Amino acid sequence: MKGFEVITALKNFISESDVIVSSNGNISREAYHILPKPQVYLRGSMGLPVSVGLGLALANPDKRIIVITGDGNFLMGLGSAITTAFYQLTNLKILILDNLKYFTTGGQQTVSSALNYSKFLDSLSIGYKASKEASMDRIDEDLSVFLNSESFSILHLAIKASKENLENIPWHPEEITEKITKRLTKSK
Ligand SMILES: Cc1ncc(C[n+]2csc(CCOP(=O)(O)OP(=O)(O)O)c2C)c(N)n1
Repeated sequence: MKGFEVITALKNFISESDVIVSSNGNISREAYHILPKPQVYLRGSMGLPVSVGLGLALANPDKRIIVITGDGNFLMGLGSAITTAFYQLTNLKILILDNLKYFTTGGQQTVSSALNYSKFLDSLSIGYKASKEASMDRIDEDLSVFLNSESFSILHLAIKASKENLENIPWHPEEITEKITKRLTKSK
């Protein structure tokens, strides 16, 4: 499956109060085009989606925070995944879309193939964790279990490297911050 298809499937499982943090590049662009707006679209700040998700989950315990991250971003901020496992926030869900590449910048290979995600995730004391290939036949069930788990959860999905022809997000980082802050304060 492509990342675009996974995010399209995810759309059916999110509610109005969920906050989605997407990693910079294609994933944020896809999240912007597919999901209700505004969400937290990282731009430029590579390696930070998990840290930003953790901060939001701590500050908004009544909201479900769903982080969608590429493998390049996830590996760049790997230490923060261990920090999230330490805190075990039940409102935090991390979805890793692994295409083995820095696809946004031309498809250079990441070092993702050197990591055995199943063993890595097993080594963390987390309520729900899984590593598998994204498949059309199973995606709804996989997302449902991952998102509805009552514990902190991480789902690693191997996806096809592919890119839709999408326009860039028209908002500057400052505008994104302003819009999401407004949304979060309004609902408090
Ligand atoms: C510190 C830093 N290095 C490099 C970049 C350039 N850059 C932007 S997106 C990206 C690739 C991100 O890869 P991944 O998270 O695997 O997502 P994909 O593009 O494959 O969807 C890179 C290298 C950046 N923005 N910041």
